[in-house]
Order: sequence, then C-alpha cells, then structure tokens
Amino acid sequence: MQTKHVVIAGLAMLVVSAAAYAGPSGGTVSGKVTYEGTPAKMKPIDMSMEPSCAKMYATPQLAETVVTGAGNSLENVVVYVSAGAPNDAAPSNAATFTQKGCRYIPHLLALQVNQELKINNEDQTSHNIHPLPKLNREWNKSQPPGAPPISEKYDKAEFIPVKCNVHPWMHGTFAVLPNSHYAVTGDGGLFSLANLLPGKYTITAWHESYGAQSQDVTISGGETKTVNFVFKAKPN
Ligand SMILES: [Cu+2]
Repeated sequence: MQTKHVVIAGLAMLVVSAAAYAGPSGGTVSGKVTYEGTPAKMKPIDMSMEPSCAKMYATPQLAETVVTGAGNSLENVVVYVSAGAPNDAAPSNAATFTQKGCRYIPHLLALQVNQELKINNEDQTSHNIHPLPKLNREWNKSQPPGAPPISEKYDKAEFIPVKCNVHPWMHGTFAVLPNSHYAVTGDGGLFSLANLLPGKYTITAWHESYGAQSQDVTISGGETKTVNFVFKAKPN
C-alpha cells in the first residue's frame, strides 16, 4: 500500500516538472569552451595562517581564477541564454556553496534569481563570507565551525565576486541568472543547454578573468545546434 502511494506521488511530480519544460519539441545548444594562447600560471596558496586548513593538503593548493583541462578546454565558464528566453521561476531546491579546506566549492556557483542560496561551513575555523554585488543588497556573515547553513537569495541577475574577510585567498563567484537555461563548464569545457523552444537566442559565455562573449543561434525544432567559444588567454 505504502509503495503504491510513493509511486503515485512520484508520477505526479514527473507530470509537474515535465510541464515546465519545452518537451521533446525543444532544441538544444551544446558546445565546448576553449582558450588560445598561454594562461597565467596559477599561484600556490599559502594557508599557514590557518593551520586547520593547511594540514588538509599534502601540497599547496592553486588559485582557481583560471582552470584548464585537456585540449585547451576552459573550466568554470558559465554559459547561459542571455536573450530570447523568458525569465522562468526559480527551482525549489537550494543552490549550495560550501567552505571546505578554506576553499569555496564550487569556485563558481550558478543559480537563478530568487533561488535559495545555502552556504555551509565544513571547516574547523570561522569564515566571514562577503559577496560584493553592485545591483543586489550587500551583506557579510560570520560562520563559526558547526554553525547552521546560511540561507540567502538574490533578486537581481548579476555576477557577484565573493570573498572571505578572514582568509584573503578565498575567492569565488555567484552567477545569478534570470532563467533556467545555463551550464557551468567542468573538465573538458563542455556544456549543453536543453529544452529551448523554437526561437532566436543569444548565448553568452562568461569567465571571471577572460570576460564575456556572445553568439546568436536560432532553434527551429528539436535539433541540436553546436556553438563553441574560444577565449584569449591572459598571460598574467
Ligand atoms: Cu575564510
């Protein structure tokens, strides 16, 4: 009896979430983000002022301003629909940002306008997270070891640099986006934006050091269009 109820509840959820998508008629934009030139060498981080974090690493951690992979692929690039898609509602799940080993995980967090942002501290030390928005309200919050998650949200789309007021090497970004059509490149630099209804879209790729690029693409049905981005690496 109990199993049956769970199955029915699961089906109901599927129907609800399917309604929010363009469905099988939707198209996909996918591609790869790469760089040309020689990226600056990332500096090793000196965590000696925070022994509880320093002892977690056998070798010094590197800054994550530029993270590259095989085949000149570029990670931590947010690729999103910057024009042509409606501003859809934020998902009910929270976007999670974790302070661990005196790093921000992930380095770049993409989330939607008005989506819950949950910030955790898994370290044995206090952090004071301080995002630096220009359009949204600015705040900073201390989080001692074992403190409950911080819950926040942003009501305007914006790329927000994030720093820690205690540990000068801790940097990250919140990419607060107006719709659900976004992806962040990982190892391999690949991205895919699915469920796009027929129409003309502007696709923008943003990197914290290399800036932003845009390309227009037209979706006419259920096809997959390839859009690739190549950034110029900065030597320093
Ligand atoms: Cu910190």
